[in-house]
Amino acid sequence: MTTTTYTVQGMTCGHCVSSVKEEVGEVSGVTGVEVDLATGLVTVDSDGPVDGAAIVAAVKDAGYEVVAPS
Ligand SMILES: [Cu+2]
Repeated sequence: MTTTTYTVQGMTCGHCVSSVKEEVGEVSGVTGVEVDLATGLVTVDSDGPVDGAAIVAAVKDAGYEVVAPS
């Protein structure tokens, strides 16, 4: 399993967290998504390497911005 973390800007409540989880969870290969609202840290679990651009696009679809892929 691979774990990747991203810092996302603009999430302010539980609804934002749900939106990000839903969109990112639909990216191919992703098996789990955890979001820490306080820090904006999004942790993505996957079966193998995941296309970072797809994660960024998914976050954007949810209405937020990845500020620091890490
Ligand atoms: Cu919100």
